[in-house]
Amino acid sequence: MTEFRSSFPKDFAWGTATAATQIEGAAFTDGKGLSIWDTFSRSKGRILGGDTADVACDHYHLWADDIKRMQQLGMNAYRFSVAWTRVQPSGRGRAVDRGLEFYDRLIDGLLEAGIAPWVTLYHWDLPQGLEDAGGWTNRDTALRFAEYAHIVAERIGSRAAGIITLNEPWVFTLLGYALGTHAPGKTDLSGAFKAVHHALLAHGLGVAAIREACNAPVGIALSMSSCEPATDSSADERAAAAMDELVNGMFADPIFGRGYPSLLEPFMPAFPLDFEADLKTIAAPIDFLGVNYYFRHVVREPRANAIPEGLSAILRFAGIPVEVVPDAERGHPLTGFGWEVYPQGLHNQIARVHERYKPTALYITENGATYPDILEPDGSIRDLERQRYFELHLEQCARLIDDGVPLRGYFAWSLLDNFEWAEGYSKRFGLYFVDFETQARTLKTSGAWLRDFITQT
Ligand code: IFM
Repeated sequence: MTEFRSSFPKDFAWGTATAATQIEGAAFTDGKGLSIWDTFSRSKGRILGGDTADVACDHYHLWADDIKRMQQLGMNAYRFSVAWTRVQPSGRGRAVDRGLEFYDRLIDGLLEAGIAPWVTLYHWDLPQGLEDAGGWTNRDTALRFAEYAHIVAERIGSRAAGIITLNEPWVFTLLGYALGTHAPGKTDLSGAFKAVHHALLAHGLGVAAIREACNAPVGIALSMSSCEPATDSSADERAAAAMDELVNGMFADPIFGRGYPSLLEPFMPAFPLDFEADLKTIAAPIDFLGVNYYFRHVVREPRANAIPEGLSAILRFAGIPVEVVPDAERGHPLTGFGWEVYPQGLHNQIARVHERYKPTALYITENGATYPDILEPDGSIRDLERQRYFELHLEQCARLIDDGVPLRGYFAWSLLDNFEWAEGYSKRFGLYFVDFETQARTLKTSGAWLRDFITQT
């Protein structure tokens, strides 16, 4: 077995990560309200194949068996999210007890199984009621989030190993409000940067609300990518620095008390007039930083015929010309999403975060890959590429620990194949294969490998 296993300490958190919308199903059960993803998935042409999250993995009913699966994997931790709309159907007002009871059952079941619950409060499923009032572009959403955070923390905080305020804020603000590919599907750049500020404010107010309600460690999960210049030309280096500010610095800098990076200056007119007064709230001390790592960005000064799209279109608006070098041109294997497999990027990014922000503790709160899995006639799924993906990324985690970086846990994305947002069910990330007709789950080869790796002594 792999030699680097011995680098991981005995108390290392080994888990899988999931999100409510992606696995729970039961979209209209026990008083749950409509979320922006319920609405978005009903809007024609938004989700591949017209899929919805109505049933997903039916984890709302199958949670007890899913906990057994985590035990079979040898996991001692589990990261899941609470659906805001189960707790406050419209995003405000009194909490619905039946919704909270689901999370009581889940948490108690995890604790009985010896699995530490890591709770994410917001994994993209904004109540539609709040979106109708402007969603993240409205400052009030940050205040409502703090109220919701208090309700949940008071109820479950004493049983949680950690509470994560928000998951991947750059993804839900920029894809949701600037690029329109995620719910709520808006394409308004200045609204998107308002959303950025309000998401950060929600985080800061949320930290205070959680601390008032319980003693659980508090943090946030940021999606981070190392940003590298294609060459050492100064134009390419400028492009890489700008991309880094957009995907990493825009959230991490203010959270760690450094204010907004200079890239954001052109967007500041979109911020509230007194936004600087919020920076202190946003920089509330946290106990850990979660990093979701999937890929790096390699960028360069745009070629003459380059069409700005996605993140580079946003940067172009800020007056910074950047072109992303297509993943397929970088000479490394690609996942089923076309994402470059670049484990060294995990090391680079975490080492950088450690050096720049010095968080007390770090967790890889997501890491994983999609591939077109095939269920063989003998019932096996031999996903050797995914197995290799985990092995290579864990090797980088081991290197970080050897170097003294306070990396305390690793959560594989994901326990189950699930609803992959705009891609519907077409992209499978699970350690377990899910037959969405029958809800049968089958352990993949990569899952068995991870189990053997974790339980190796
Ligand atoms: O499925 C998503 C998850 O919800 C957030 N991080 C990335 C994953 C894979 O795309």
